[in-house]
Amino acid sequence: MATLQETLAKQIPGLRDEVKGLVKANGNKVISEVTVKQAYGGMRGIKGLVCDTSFVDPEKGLIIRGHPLLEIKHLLPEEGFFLLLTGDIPDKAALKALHDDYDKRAGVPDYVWKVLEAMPEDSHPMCMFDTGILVMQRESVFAKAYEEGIQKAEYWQPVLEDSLTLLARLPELAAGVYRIRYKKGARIPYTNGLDWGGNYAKMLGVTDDESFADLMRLYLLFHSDHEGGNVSAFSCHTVASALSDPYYAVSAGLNGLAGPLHGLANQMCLKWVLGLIDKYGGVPTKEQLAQMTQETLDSGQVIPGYGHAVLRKTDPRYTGFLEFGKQHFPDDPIFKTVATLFEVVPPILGKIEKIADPWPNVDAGSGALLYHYGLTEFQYYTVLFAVSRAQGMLSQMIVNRALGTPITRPKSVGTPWVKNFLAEQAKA
Ligand code: CMX
Repeated sequence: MATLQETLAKQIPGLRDEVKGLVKANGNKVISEVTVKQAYGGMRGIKGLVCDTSFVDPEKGLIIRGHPLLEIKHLLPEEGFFLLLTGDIPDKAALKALHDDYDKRAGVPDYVWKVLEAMPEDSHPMCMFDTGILVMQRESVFAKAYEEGIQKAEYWQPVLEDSLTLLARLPELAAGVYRIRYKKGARIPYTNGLDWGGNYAKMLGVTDDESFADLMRLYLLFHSDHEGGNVSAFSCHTVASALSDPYYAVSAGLNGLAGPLHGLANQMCLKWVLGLIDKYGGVPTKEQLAQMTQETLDSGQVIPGYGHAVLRKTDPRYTGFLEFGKQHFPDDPIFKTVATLFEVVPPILGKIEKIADPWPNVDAGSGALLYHYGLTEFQYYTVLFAVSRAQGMLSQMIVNRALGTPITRPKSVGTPWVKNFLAEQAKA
């Protein structure tokens, strides 16, 4: 089978023709309408973006290029990246070529470590990780090619180059952030010939348990993409649409991921669960968990790890993590608490009319698994999410540059405009 680069080069002309033809023949057909509630409400549900890498079905959850996530959970995350980008699962030769390519590109430059080591000791790991990415922006081959006058039809090539370099380096950067921020001793070097998730697990240096590497592989696959409208993907998409290079754009997306309503929810969730165990001196009973859920709601806070803007059923990513925990450490007290919350929280949230989705999302369970292996610094959890999500953001970016997607610029209106519009409608 062809390499990633060859596969893309073969696919892109056909993809361009297909989209061009679609728009030419159907450009004025309506696929979505916008209500006043949606305009004021985070544009929820408006179909105004195209994303070919993945799709989120409200009932079934994440579908990557037609494959429901739990049906491909055996894939390595880098196989998932190949799939996101091309629609094909790589064979052995194509996967080996990708691994060899990563090996050649790996190696976070020394100047990055100097910057990170100079940051204040209480810096958030997400801020350190983002900073590391931004500091490497000077290496962007896309930015250089643009300056030198590259043709639009070729943009995707240096964007792919930057993407592969970033992906090759992100596990090392993320592991380095962990070891610097939490004073874990010397950084552990990247190992040539080891897969992406296995390498990351090794460089973190948390445990030698091989099942931790398996968890990392699962984690890095599960968080990789969630269609185009979530905060991180959409932010990255918007920034990249201005032809900012992949370093700037991924960093922008990850700044959105660092919000508590998005990727930071996994940190918030574990903090909440640990607080519950601490309060009750062990695994709380169902009654105690119900009481604390109610108290958290009454204090005006959200229950982290529950609810979703698109999903209306249990997130299959949560189901996958639950299965992993049940298989490897069903009696771990934190895991047990997380599993019991699944029985307790949805009926309570389900009774609150305004909550559209009472079910657990990806962030409800992942922290308990990481904690079990000794990765107890939960402020760090969103960095793991970030390493994974970079694959989705970059895949979407490469496709968009291949298609020549223009700069993002929806129209905004003011409240007087809305009032006037409604008054005119009432008259008509
Ligand atoms: N706990 C308490 N209240 C919740 C809630 C939860 N888990 N989920 C939704 N609600 C509330 C909202 O805060 C909102 O209240 P207000 O109208 O008073 O502001 C109301 O219910 C309606 O919200 P919604 O339409 O159901 O959900 P949204 O699409 O607006 O928001 C999300 C989705 C994820 C931000 C929200 O469910 C939430 O805050 N969940 C907790 C945080 C979380 O787990 N985030 C991670 C999501 C996955 C990810 O991106 O990583």
